[in-house]
Amino acid sequence: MSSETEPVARRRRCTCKVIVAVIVALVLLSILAAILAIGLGGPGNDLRRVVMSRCTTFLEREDPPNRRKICQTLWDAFTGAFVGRDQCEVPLEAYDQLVHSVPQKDHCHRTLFWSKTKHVVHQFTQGTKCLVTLEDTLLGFVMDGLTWCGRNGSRKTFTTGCPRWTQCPLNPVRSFWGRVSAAFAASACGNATVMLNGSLATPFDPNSTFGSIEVKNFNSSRMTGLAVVLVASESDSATCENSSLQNLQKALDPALKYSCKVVQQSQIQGCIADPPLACGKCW
Ligand code: N1C
Repeated sequence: MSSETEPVARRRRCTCKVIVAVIVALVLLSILAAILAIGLGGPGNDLRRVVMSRCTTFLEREDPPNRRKICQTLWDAFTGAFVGRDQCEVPLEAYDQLVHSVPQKDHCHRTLFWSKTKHVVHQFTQGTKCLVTLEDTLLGFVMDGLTWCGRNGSRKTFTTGCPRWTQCPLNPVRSFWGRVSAAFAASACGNATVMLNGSLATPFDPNSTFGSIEVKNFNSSRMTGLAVVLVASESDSATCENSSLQNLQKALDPALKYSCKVVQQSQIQGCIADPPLACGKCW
Protein backbone atom coordinates (compact mmCIF):
# COMPACT_ATOMS: atom_id res chain seq x y z
CA MET A 1 0.00 0.00 0.00
CA SER A 2 2.78 2.41 1.02
CA SER A 3 4.72 1.54 -2.19
CA GLU A 4 1.70 2.85 -4.19
CA THR A 5 0.91 5.98 -2.10
CA GLU A 6 4.52 7.25 -2.17
CA PRO A 7 4.57 7.92 -5.98
CA VAL A 8 1.03 9.38 -5.78
CA ALA A 9 2.14 11.80 -3.08
CA ARG A 10 5.28 12.62 -5.09
CA ARG A 11 3.15 13.22 -8.20
CA ARG A 12 0.85 15.52 -6.16
CA ARG A 13 3.88 17.47 -4.87
CA CYS A 14 5.11 17.78 -8.49
CA THR A 15 1.71 19.03 -9.68
CA CYS A 16 1.71 21.62 -6.87
CA LYS A 17 5.17 22.81 -7.86
CA VAL A 18 4.06 23.15 -11.50
CA ILE A 19 0.99 25.18 -10.46
CA VAL A 20 3.12 27.48 -8.26
CA ALA A 21 5.63 27.89 -11.11
CA VAL A 22 2.82 28.74 -13.57
CA ILE A 23 1.33 31.31 -11.13
CA VAL A 24 4.77 32.90 -10.55
CA ALA A 25 5.36 33.00 -14.33
CA LEU A 26 1.93 34.61 -14.89
CA VAL A 27 2.59 37.24 -12.19
CA LEU A 28 6.01 38.00 -13.70
CA LEU A 29 4.49 38.21 -17.18
CA SER A 30 1.80 40.66 -16.06
CA ILE A 31 4.42 42.84 -14.29
CA LEU A 32 6.48 42.81 -17.52
CA ALA A 33 3.38 43.69 -19.58
CA ALA A 34 2.59 46.60 -17.22
CA ILE A 35 6.18 47.89 -17.49
CA LEU A 36 6.03 47.61 -21.30
CA ALA A 37 2.65 49.36 -21.38
CA ILE A 38 4.03 52.26 -19.34
CA GLY A 39 7.16 52.42 -21.50
CA LEU A 40 5.37 52.19 -24.86
CA GLY A 41 1.69 52.99 -25.02
CA GLY A 42 0.74 53.94 -21.46
CA PRO A 43 2.01 57.51 -21.19
CA GLY A 44 0.30 58.44 -24.44
CA ASN A 45 -3.01 57.33 -23.01
CA ASP A 46 -2.26 59.11 -19.73
CA LEU A 47 -1.37 62.29 -21.59
CA ARG A 48 -4.58 62.10 -23.58
CA ARG A 49 -6.58 61.52 -20.41
CA VAL A 50 -4.98 64.50 -18.63
CA VAL A 51 -5.36 66.82 -21.63
CA MET A 52 -8.99 65.86 -22.27
CA SER A 53 -9.98 66.04 -18.62
CA ARG A 54 -8.30 69.44 -18.03
CA CYS A 55 -9.82 70.73 -21.27
CA THR A 56 -13.37 69.69 -20.35
CA THR A 57 -12.91 71.00 -16.78
CA PHE A 58 -11.83 74.39 -18.16
CA LEU A 59 -14.71 74.57 -20.61
CA GLU A 60 -17.24 73.44 -18.00
CA ARG A 61 -16.75 76.82 -16.30
CA GLU A 62 -17.54 78.60 -19.54
CA ASP A 63 -20.10 75.96 -20.39
CA PRO A 64 -20.12 75.79 -24.18
CA PRO A 65 -22.41 72.99 -25.32
CA ASN A 66 -19.78 71.46 -27.60
CA ARG A 67 -16.85 71.12 -25.20
CA ARG A 68 -16.15 67.44 -26.10
CA LYS A 69 -15.79 68.44 -29.75
CA ILE A 70 -13.53 71.43 -28.92
CA CYS A 71 -11.33 69.22 -26.72
CA GLN A 72 -11.02 66.53 -29.41
CA THR A 73 -10.04 69.21 -31.95
CA LEU A 74 -7.53 70.57 -29.42
CA TRP A 75 -6.02 67.09 -28.88
CA ASP A 76 -5.76 66.40 -32.63
CA ALA A 77 -4.12 69.77 -33.36
CA PHE A 78 -1.82 69.41 -30.33
CA THR A 79 -0.55 65.94 -31.22
CA GLY A 80 -0.35 66.90 -34.91
CA ALA A 81 2.43 69.33 -33.94
CA PHE A 82 4.92 66.81 -32.57
CA VAL A 83 3.87 63.16 -33.09
CA GLY A 84 6.22 61.34 -35.47
CA ARG A 85 8.79 64.17 -35.29
CA ASP A 86 12.31 64.22 -33.98
CA GLN A 87 12.23 65.51 -30.37
CA CYS A 88 14.59 68.38 -31.18
CA GLU A 89 13.00 69.45 -34.47
CA VAL A 90 9.61 70.85 -33.56
CA PRO A 91 9.43 74.46 -34.79
CA LEU A 92 7.16 77.03 -33.11
CA GLU A 93 5.01 77.11 -36.27
CA ALA A 94 4.13 73.45 -35.73
CA TYR A 95 1.62 74.74 -33.15
CA ASP A 96 0.01 77.30 -35.51
CA GLN A 97 -2.97 75.06 -36.16
CA LEU A 98 -3.45 74.44 -32.43
CA VAL A 99 -3.42 78.16 -31.67
CA HIS A 100 -5.94 78.83 -34.42
CA SER A 101 -8.17 75.90 -33.50
CA VAL A 102 -9.17 77.09 -30.01
CA PRO A 103 -11.51 79.95 -29.11
CA GLN A 104 -9.67 83.10 -27.92
CA LYS A 105 -11.04 85.73 -25.59
CA ASP A 106 -10.07 89.38 -25.18
CA HIS A 107 -8.85 90.40 -21.72
CA CYS A 108 -8.42 94.14 -22.16
CA HIS A 109 -6.56 95.78 -19.23
CA ARG A 110 -6.42 92.41 -17.48
CA THR A 111 -3.51 90.59 -19.14
CA LEU A 112 -0.75 89.58 -16.74
CA PHE A 113 2.68 88.44 -17.94
CA TRP A 114 5.34 87.11 -15.60
CA SER A 115 8.93 85.94 -15.49
CA LYS A 116 10.48 84.02 -12.57
CA THR A 117 7.43 84.81 -10.41
CA LYS A 118 5.16 81.95 -11.46
CA HIS A 119 4.15 80.82 -7.97
CA VAL A 120 3.08 84.19 -6.51
CA VAL A 121 1.47 85.20 -9.82
CA HIS A 122 -0.79 82.17 -9.91
CA GLN A 123 -1.61 82.46 -6.22
CA PHE A 124 -2.65 86.04 -6.99
CA THR A 125 -4.75 85.30 -10.09
CA GLN A 126 -6.45 82.30 -8.49
CA GLY A 127 -7.08 84.18 -5.25
CA THR A 128 -8.38 87.44 -6.68
CA LYS A 129 -9.53 86.59 -10.25
CA CYS A 130 -8.54 90.16 -11.17
CA LEU A 131 -5.90 89.52 -13.84
CA VAL A 132 -5.51 86.81 -16.48
CA THR A 133 -2.29 84.88 -17.20
CA LEU A 134 -1.68 82.45 -20.03
CA GLU A 135 -2.45 79.62 -17.57
CA ASP A 136 -5.93 81.08 -17.10
CA THR A 137 -6.63 80.55 -20.81
CA LEU A 138 -7.54 77.18 -22.30
CA LEU A 139 -4.16 76.18 -23.80
CA GLY A 140 -2.07 77.41 -20.87
CA PHE A 141 -4.41 75.77 -18.36
CA VAL A 142 -4.35 72.41 -20.16
CA MET A 143 -0.58 72.15 -20.75
CA ASP A 144 0.78 73.79 -17.57
CA GLY A 145 3.41 71.58 -15.94
CA LEU A 146 3.15 68.78 -18.53
CA THR A 147 5.98 67.22 -20.51
CA TRP A 148 5.49 65.56 -23.87
CA CYS A 149 7.29 64.56 -27.06
CA GLY A 150 7.06 62.23 -30.04
CA ARG A 151 9.61 60.00 -31.75
CA ASN A 152 10.68 59.83 -35.35
CA GLY A 153 8.67 57.10 -37.08
CA SER A 154 6.30 56.47 -34.13
CA ARG A 155 2.60 57.41 -33.90
CA LYS A 156 2.74 57.46 -30.09
CA THR A 157 3.03 60.29 -27.60
CA PHE A 158 5.64 60.09 -24.82
CA THR A 159 5.92 61.78 -21.45
CA THR A 160 9.28 60.39 -20.38
CA GLY A 161 12.65 60.52 -22.10
CA CYS A 162 11.76 63.93 -23.59
CA PRO A 163 14.39 66.70 -23.95
CA ARG A 164 14.83 69.16 -21.10
CA TRP A 165 14.02 72.89 -21.69
CA THR A 166 17.64 73.82 -22.52
CA GLN A 167 18.66 70.52 -24.17
CA CYS A 168 17.75 71.71 -27.65
CA PRO A 169 15.92 74.93 -28.59
CA LEU A 170 13.27 73.32 -30.80
CA ASN A 171 11.95 70.78 -28.31
CA PRO A 172 8.16 70.22 -28.30
CA VAL A 173 7.48 71.78 -24.87
CA ARG A 174 9.62 74.88 -25.39
CA SER A 175 8.21 75.48 -28.88
CA PHE A 176 4.69 75.14 -27.49
CA TRP A 177 5.25 77.81 -24.80
CA GLY A 178 7.01 80.01 -27.35
CA ARG A 179 4.13 79.79 -29.82
CA VAL A 180 1.27 80.23 -27.35
CA SER A 181 3.13 82.99 -25.49
CA ALA A 182 3.53 84.85 -28.81
CA ALA A 183 -0.21 84.53 -29.47
CA PHE A 184 -1.08 85.55 -25.89
CA ALA A 185 1.13 88.67 -26.11
CA ALA A 186 -0.19 89.58 -29.57
CA SER A 187 -3.76 89.43 -28.26
CA ALA A 188 -3.13 91.69 -25.21
CA CYS A 189 -5.04 94.95 -25.28
CA GLY A 190 -5.26 98.08 -23.16
CA ASN A 191 -2.90 98.33 -20.23
CA ALA A 192 -1.08 95.06 -19.50
CA THR A 193 0.91 94.12 -16.38
CA VAL A 194 4.04 92.07 -15.86
CA MET A 195 5.26 90.72 -12.52
CA LEU A 196 9.03 90.47 -12.41
CA ASN A 197 11.24 89.10 -9.65
CA GLY A 198 12.86 91.93 -7.70
CA SER A 199 15.10 89.53 -5.82
CA LEU A 200 17.10 88.85 -8.98
CA ALA A 201 20.01 90.94 -10.27
CA THR A 202 18.32 91.10 -13.70
CA PRO A 203 14.54 90.98 -13.20
CA PHE A 204 14.12 91.49 -16.95
CA ASP A 205 15.94 88.68 -18.74
CA PRO A 206 16.01 89.24 -22.51
CA ASN A 207 16.46 85.48 -23.02
CA SER A 208 13.35 84.48 -21.06
CA THR A 209 10.07 83.75 -22.85
CA PHE A 210 8.79 87.10 -21.62
CA GLY A 211 11.86 88.97 -22.89
CA SER A 212 12.54 87.09 -26.10
CA ILE A 213 8.99 86.37 -27.30
CA GLU A 214 6.22 88.24 -25.50
CA VAL A 215 7.73 91.75 -25.55
CA LYS A 216 8.44 91.32 -29.26
CA ASN A 217 4.83 90.38 -29.97
CA PHE A 218 3.16 93.29 -28.20
CA ASN A 219 0.86 95.05 -30.63
CA SER A 220 0.94 98.77 -29.90
CA SER A 221 -2.24 99.37 -31.88
CA ARG A 222 -4.09 97.14 -29.38
CA MET A 223 -2.04 97.76 -26.23
CA THR A 224 -1.73 101.12 -24.52
CA GLY A 225 0.86 100.44 -21.86
CA LEU A 226 2.88 98.02 -19.74
CA ALA A 227 2.93 98.27 -15.94
CA VAL A 228 5.86 96.49 -14.28
CA VAL A 229 5.20 95.16 -10.80
CA LEU A 230 8.61 94.42 -9.31
CA VAL A 231 7.88 91.82 -6.64
CA ALA A 232 10.28 92.38 -3.74
CA SER A 233 10.93 90.66 -0.45
CA GLU A 234 11.82 92.63 2.70
CA SER A 235 15.47 91.66 2.51
CA ASP A 236 16.27 92.88 -1.02
CA SER A 237 16.90 96.31 -2.42
CA ALA A 238 14.74 95.94 -5.55
CA THR A 239 14.48 99.18 -7.50
CA CYS A 240 12.81 100.29 -10.72
CA GLU A 241 16.14 101.92 -11.67
CA ASN A 242 17.61 98.44 -12.21
CA SER A 243 19.48 98.52 -15.54
CA SER A 244 17.66 95.44 -16.87
CA LEU A 245 14.38 97.36 -16.48
CA GLN A 246 15.83 100.21 -18.48
CA ASN A 247 16.55 97.63 -21.18
CA LEU A 248 12.93 96.51 -21.01
CA GLN A 249 11.77 100.08 -21.43
CA LYS A 250 14.06 100.49 -24.46
CA ALA A 251 12.76 97.26 -26.00
CA LEU A 252 9.16 98.54 -25.92
CA ASP A 253 7.50 100.46 -28.71
CA PRO A 254 7.68 104.13 -27.58
CA ALA A 255 3.92 104.33 -28.23
CA LEU A 256 3.41 102.16 -25.12
CA LYS A 257 3.18 103.89 -21.76
CA TYR A 258 5.70 102.31 -19.35
CA SER A 259 5.41 102.36 -15.58
CA CYS A 260 7.12 100.48 -12.77
CA LYS A 261 6.36 99.96 -9.10
CA VAL A 262 8.14 97.99 -6.38
CA VAL A 263 5.56 95.92 -4.49
CA GLN A 264 6.40 93.82 -1.45
CA GLN A 265 5.52 90.15 -1.75
CA SER A 266 3.84 90.41 1.68
CA GLN A 267 1.47 93.06 0.27
CA ILE A 268 0.50 90.72 -2.58
CA GLN A 269 0.02 87.86 -0.09
CA GLY A 270 -2.23 90.18 1.91
CA CYS A 271 -4.42 90.82 -1.15
CA ILE A 272 -4.61 87.07 -1.83
CA ALA A 273 -5.79 86.43 1.75
CA ASP A 274 -8.20 89.37 1.67
CA PRO A 275 -8.92 90.32 -1.96
CA PRO A 276 -9.43 94.07 -2.40
CA LEU A 277 -13.00 95.09 -3.22
CA ALA A 278 -11.91 96.74 -6.46
CA CYS A 279 -9.56 94.92 -8.80
CA GLY A 280 -6.40 96.92 -9.37
CA LYS A 281 -6.31 98.23 -5.80
CA CYS A 282 -3.59 95.91 -4.55
CA TRP A 283 -0.73 98.19 -5.62
O1 N1C B 1 10.56 82.25 -19.59
P1 N1C B 1 9.62 83.08 -18.78
O2 N1C B 1 9.53 82.69 -17.31
O3 N1C B 1 9.84 84.56 -18.87
O4 N1C B 1 8.13 82.77 -19.30
C1 N1C B 1 7.02 83.36 -18.71
C2 N1C B 1 6.13 84.05 -19.72
C3 N1C B 1 4.79 84.35 -19.08
O5 N1C B 1 4.45 85.72 -19.21
C4 N1C B 1 3.80 83.40 -19.74
O6 N1C B 1 2.82 84.12 -20.49
O7 N1C B 1 5.88 83.21 -20.84
C5 N1C B 1 4.63 82.55 -20.72
N1 N1C B 1 4.91 81.16 -20.23
C6 N1C B 1 3.93 80.42 -19.60
O8 N1C B 1 2.76 80.81 -19.51
C7 N1C B 1 4.32 79.20 -18.97
N2 N1C B 1 3.66 78.33 -18.19
C8 N1C B 1 4.52 77.43 -17.78
C9 N1C B 1 6.17 80.64 -20.38
N3 N1C B 1 6.57 79.51 -19.78
C10 N1C B 1 5.64 78.80 -19.06
N4 N1C B 1 5.72 77.71 -18.30
C11 N1C B 1 6.92 77.02 -17.91
O9 N1C B 1 7.66 77.99 -17.11
C12 N1C B 1 7.80 76.67 -19.07
O10 N1C B 1 7.76 75.27 -19.23
C13 N1C B 1 9.18 77.12 -18.65
O11 N1C B 1 9.94 76.04 -18.14
C14 N1C B 1 9.02 78.05 -17.49
C15 N1C B 1 9.41 79.47 -17.86
O12 N1C B 1 9.31 80.28 -16.74
P2 N1C B 1 10.20 81.57 -16.46
O13 N1C B 1 11.63 81.39 -16.90
O14 N1C B 1 9.98 81.96 -15.05
